[in-house]
Amino acid sequence: MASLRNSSAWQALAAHQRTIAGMRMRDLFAADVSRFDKFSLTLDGLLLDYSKNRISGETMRLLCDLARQAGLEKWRDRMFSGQTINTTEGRAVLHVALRNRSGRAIEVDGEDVMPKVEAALRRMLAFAEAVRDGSRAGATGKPITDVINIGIGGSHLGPAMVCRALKPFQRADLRLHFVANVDANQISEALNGLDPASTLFIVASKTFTTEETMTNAATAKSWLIEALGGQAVGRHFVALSSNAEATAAFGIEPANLFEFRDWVGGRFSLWSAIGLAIAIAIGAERFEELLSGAHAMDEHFRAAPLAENLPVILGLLGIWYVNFLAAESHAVIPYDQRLELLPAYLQQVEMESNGKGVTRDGEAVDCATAPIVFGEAGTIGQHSFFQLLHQGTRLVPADFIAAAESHHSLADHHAILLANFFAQTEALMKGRGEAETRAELKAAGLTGEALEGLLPHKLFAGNRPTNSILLRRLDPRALGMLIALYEHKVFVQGVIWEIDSFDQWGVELGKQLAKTVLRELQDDRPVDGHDSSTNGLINEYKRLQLFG
Ligand code: G6Q
Repeated sequence: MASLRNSSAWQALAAHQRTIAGMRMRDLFAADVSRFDKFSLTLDGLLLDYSKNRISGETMRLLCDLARQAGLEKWRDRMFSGQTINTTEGRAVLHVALRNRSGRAIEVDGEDVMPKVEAALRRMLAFAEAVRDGSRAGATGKPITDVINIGIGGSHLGPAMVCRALKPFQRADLRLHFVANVDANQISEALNGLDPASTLFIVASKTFTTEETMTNAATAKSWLIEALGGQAVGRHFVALSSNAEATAAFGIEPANLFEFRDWVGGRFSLWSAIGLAIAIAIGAERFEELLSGAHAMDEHFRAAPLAENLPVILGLLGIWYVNFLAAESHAVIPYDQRLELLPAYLQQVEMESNGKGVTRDGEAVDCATAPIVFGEAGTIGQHSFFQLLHQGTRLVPADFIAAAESHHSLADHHAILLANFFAQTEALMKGRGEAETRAELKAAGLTGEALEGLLPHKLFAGNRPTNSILLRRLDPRALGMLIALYEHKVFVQGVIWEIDSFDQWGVELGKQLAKTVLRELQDDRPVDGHDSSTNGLINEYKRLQLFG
């Protein structure tokens, strides 16, 4: 592979960065009243305002050149046409097929996958509706009132985030719970107070071998059998998996298995059978709206010119900061409590996809890749880490996300919430200079040494970049668009960094590591086969277990 850093597009961007390094966003806004119009786009009620970035028209032109030189359009077409772009696992990447409403065929190895995708969706939605209307009741005939999704990583974060986000579309008499951690506190708390006769367990695991999920599923099964007997398992357990053999061994009947193909990656799987918890929570019609929203973003991503393409723009801006302005992190701040799990969800999508150090060809990448993604719902984050965003020494680009309409009638709350969003992005961009700060301190009655001493602490450099994403309303369709926007953003960046965004060998490592140590923890003898720190920790744990 030719070095990305030596490409002409990269070199041009590096040179351009040096010429605009001294530019300040507040001056760019002052010099061009149409900056918002130039650097914002809308798609079906979703507005992306990227004008508060350290960019000019030339920056965006050069970034698009980089995307073209990296073959973005070619890779995008390869993904949508079912080619094997996840090369280290030898798989196609087709979460887009799961929400393909276009009627177009999508072929993998010469087979159109759409008829099976459609049939699996219909079956899953029919099951969800039957749970919702009570016709798919528990073993004693009681309707299901509580659904526990047992799964981790991609088999947890998507459904949990979407169910939280779409709470207003759910019924009070059908509650969703999520258990991911092998820490028994989580499943104990989830089971506490539930009636086994009206509880349905969804065991969500693509491989059906993940230790946390299998351990939690076994605990749930014992809990159920103790109350209702072994014959009740068939009415209270369903599995979402690609491993039919393992689900059968667990005792799941074929009728209770909802399968999906290996070309659905875990962190992109909420659109597949892994979305069953979502479908039960919001119903078939709303689930289809979620798919339609994602599909609308897919169609936009496939067809829109790079310079007007929302995921391309978000991806390129990320490249600009990581690779040309040395940003190491990226904040996601939803001004919506119902999107409180979005930062955790995007942590996985971005960091698991692009947290890689070798190219598709197995060579070391010669530039930084995925940033550290973190975030918190606004306004809560304002009272903690925003200090660093405003006055810290690091550059932290941030995405601010909100919906214009709220689902509640407390309009004054929503206005305060959104006022904070808009004011924060403005303050981060503008900062507060010396003259302004001096005047403010004087107005507060400070003079002389007291004023001079406080002045440097009250200055805000500004020039801190943000993207603003404004939805009309947080409904299933808008959420589908938002999630697909980020999925494709990550794709764009992976193409430019020339990495396989769809494998996760670092996560797979974690699935093996604990096994040896677990065996050692299960007997009383002290260990000496590790480094002294690990030996020390294991032996101290054993001592505390024995004498604690
Ligand atoms: C996601 C990852 C990972 C995976 C979990 C659970 O892209 O592959 O987060 O989803 O490790 O795996 P199973 O679904 O196989 O239990």
